[in-house]
Parts: sequence; C-alpha cells; structure tokens
Amino acid sequence: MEPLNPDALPRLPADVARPRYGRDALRAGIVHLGVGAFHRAHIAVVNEAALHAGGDLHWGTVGVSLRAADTRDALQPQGGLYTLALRDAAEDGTAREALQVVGNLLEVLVAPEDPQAVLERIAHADTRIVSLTITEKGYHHDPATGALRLDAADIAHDLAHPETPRTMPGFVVHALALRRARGLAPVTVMSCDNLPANGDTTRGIVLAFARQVDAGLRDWIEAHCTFPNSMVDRIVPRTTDGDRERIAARLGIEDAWPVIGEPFLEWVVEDRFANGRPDWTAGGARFVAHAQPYEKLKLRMVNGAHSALAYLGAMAGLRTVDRAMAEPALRSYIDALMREEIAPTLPAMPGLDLDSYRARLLQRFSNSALHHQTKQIAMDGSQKLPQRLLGTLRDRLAAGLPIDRLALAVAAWMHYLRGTDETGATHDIQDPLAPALAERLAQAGAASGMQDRVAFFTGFAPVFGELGKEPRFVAAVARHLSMLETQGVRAALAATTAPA
Ligand code: CS2
Repeated sequence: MEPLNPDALPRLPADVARPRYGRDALRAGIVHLGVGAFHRAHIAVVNEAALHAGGDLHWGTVGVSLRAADTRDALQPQGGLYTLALRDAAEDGTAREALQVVGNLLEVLVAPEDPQAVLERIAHADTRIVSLTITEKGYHHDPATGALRLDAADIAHDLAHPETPRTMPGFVVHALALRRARGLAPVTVMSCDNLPANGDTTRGIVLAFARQVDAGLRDWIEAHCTFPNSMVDRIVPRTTDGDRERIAARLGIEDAWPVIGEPFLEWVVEDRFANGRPDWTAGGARFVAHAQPYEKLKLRMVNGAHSALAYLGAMAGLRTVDRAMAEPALRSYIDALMREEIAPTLPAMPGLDLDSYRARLLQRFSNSALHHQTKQIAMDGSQKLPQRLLGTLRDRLAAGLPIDRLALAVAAWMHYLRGTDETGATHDIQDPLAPALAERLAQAGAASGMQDRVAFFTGFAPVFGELGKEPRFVAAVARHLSMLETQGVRAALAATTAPA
C-alpha cells in the first residue's frame, strides 16, 4: 500500500480533512519538545485550525523527541504528515471515527542523536514559541514542591555539558543563552503538561537551572521570556496496530503512526506571549488572564478521577477505562468522588456548571471506542498523585471534611505498586521513582500493623510532603488498603459507598 506522503494528499477519500494552506511556504515559529501522541492530537490540531483560518504561515512546528527516534522514523518518510482519528461510540455502541490528516509538523529532531540541532532550532531567528508536553517526569522536579532537583543525574549532566544537553531545562536554558548572545528576541516557553501552575512551575525550574549557569542569563530570561499557565484536555490513548490497520483501510494509504483521540477538546491558556502567537481560538482554544482555576478544575476532576479509576480498575483486572466504567460500583464511586469530595474544593467559576461538567466527564470516560488502557494512566503515579489527589486531600483535611473516597484512591495506588492484580496477572511499575517506592514498600512491610505500614510509606516526602503526618489521612488509607488486600476492589468499593 502507498505510504502517506505529501503527493498522496489529493488521493485521500473525500471525507478525510487535510491541509488547505500553503504547506511549502510554512516556517517553523514553534519548537515543540515531546512530540508524542498527546501533542499531535491536541496542540498541533488547534494550530492546524489556526493555519486554516488565518493563513499566517509563520506558525509551523519543529517537533523534538527527547528520547526515542520512533516518531521521527515514522513521520519523516511521510513529510511530517499524520492522521488524527477522533473516535466515539454511537447510541447503539458502534464506533465512529472522523479522520484528518494534519500538516503543520515540518520536521522531527531526535535530541539524543543530535542535541546541537535542537539547540540551534530553539536559537533560530524564526522560533518564537517553545512548547512542551514532556510528561510530569520531564521536569526533573520534586513533585511535592515543584522545585528543580539539582541533584538529579541528568540535570547535573546538563549543567556540565552545555553543548549536549538531555533534558528540557538543559535545552531551553542553553538555547536561550545562545539567543541572548546573538541578540535574538526572547521566546515564550509554554508548558502543556498536567502540572499545577504548569507555566509558573516551568519558569521556576528554568530560572533555577539558569542561575547555576549564569546569573545574568537568569535575569535576562526572567525579564524577557514568558511562561503562560495553561489547561489542556483531550483523552489520547496509545495507538495500536489495530488502529493502524483500520485507518490504512479507510485511507487506502498507509500511515505509520496515526494518533487517536476523543472528540472533546479544551485548551485554556494565559495570553502572555513574549514574541507573538497564532490565533488558536480558531481551533477552540481560549485565552485568559489567569488559567489556574481551570487547571485546578481539570487536574482534580479529570485527572484525579482518571487515576482513581486506573488503579482500582487495573487491580480488578479491568483493562480499559470504559470497561471499568461499566462496573456499576466503580462508576458510582467515581461519580460520588467527583461530586462529594472533589467538586466542593473548587473555586466557583463564572459560566461553569460543575454538575454538567461531571456528567460529561462520566460520558467521556465511558467512550467505548477509545480502548484507553488503565495501565497507561497508572504509570508515573509518584509524579501524578500530588496534583491530582493529594492537594484535594489537603484542602479537605484542613477544612475537617470527609476524605473517604480520596483515601481509597491513594490506597489503590499503594495496592497497585505490589505489581500483581486480583486475577494474578503481573504488571511492571513504570515510574521514575520506582526503585525508591519499592524500597519504601519493602521497609513499610516490616512494620507491625497496617497503620504503621501506611504511615511509613506516606512518610515519603517527595510525593506526600507532610501529608503522611496527618493521622486522619493515614487511618483512612490504612482502612482501605487492608480491605483491598484482604477482600479486593469490589468489597472496598462496597464499603466506601455504603452509608456510614
Ligand atoms: C491521563 C491523562 O494518562 C493519564 O494520566 O489521566 O493523560 C488524561 O487522559 C488527559 O490529561 C486528559 O486530558
């Protein structure tokens, strides 16, 4: 079958959307670090809509993979083109799929192969925005405080090797040093990761790194570059070979790496751009003065509920989110978790109806056409729990409010870390702190009772901060964990939802 490539565009079926702007004249105004499926299904698609609407051809993207070459290997022969498939299910359960070939990715650089090329691209006169979806662990920060871990091996490496960095802070700071030395304009560094105050957090990390390099550079970055906060939302499951085959059959053309997403998309971003921006409103983005209320809403409701579903679902042997949602006890737990424990911690926001937000979320999680794996969400728990569940817990503890359902989600994470689900199937613990977590769990296991075990485990400050010293938190997690271990997920859910 013919591979996807620019010459094949006219031969695509009529119902497949495709670039309608002068792709050959597109310049790279954006350098995107972390050009994975999420970026390709979210920011890139909004950017594509802006190109269609406005035709300002300054805003093509050069993507950067910080680790693997696989995205470049798939997309380079395709001239950067790829397909987005938006999937959901009709009333009768049959899957529907809308296809679009996206064209604003001009090139993919693989950082470990040629770090110099990445530095030069960020330091290029055309570059005006450096955007990031590098996942939580790409920030090399302490998840509980948001501070850069100067002791992390890759950060130490990047401080010592300005010409061959490996990490986001290394690339951004050393490239900004080049821009400053060359008298080029500053850039906007735009984090689109699921971190609390993602822009402020990135700014803190970049400035902390820059301070180690050169105080003058640090001050220049602080004075001239901007770091808008943003909230991004779209569920993007990992692409499978089945997706590839199905999409190739529809296109009549083979795409080596299409991406899959739900139809829903939200993007709220602070309008603080140091050197211009596309009009992303054309693709559904909203520009605001302060994004933090939106971030908090999204991290706590969408991601908090998602992680709870993932750990409980995975441990019950439910492989996908929609399968987990089809379990009545799990669905009503998630509904109650959002309604009773998460929503009341959120600030009132004009125009936001939390009940319909929650109802729509239950529907999104139930999308049976996505096949979103619970274990995909379960990975990197140490980096995710703080902003998804622990902040909510802290707020409720401080206000003396019940925390029963939130505590079950934390207990489910601990339960998941043992590496075997209730059907006896094993799973790897994918987490940058996996060795430290395993050691903590092993040491906790030596404690005499469940309370002491949980107190020891939650004493792990990089994740829990001071939370492990809260007796009410420790007691609730201990109660749930003992239920999970002795009677399983379904019994623990029944005990949680039963009236007190
Ligand atoms: C998920 C998110 O993998 C995960 O941890 O919770 O990627 C989630 O699908 C997105 O944030 C939704 O916007």
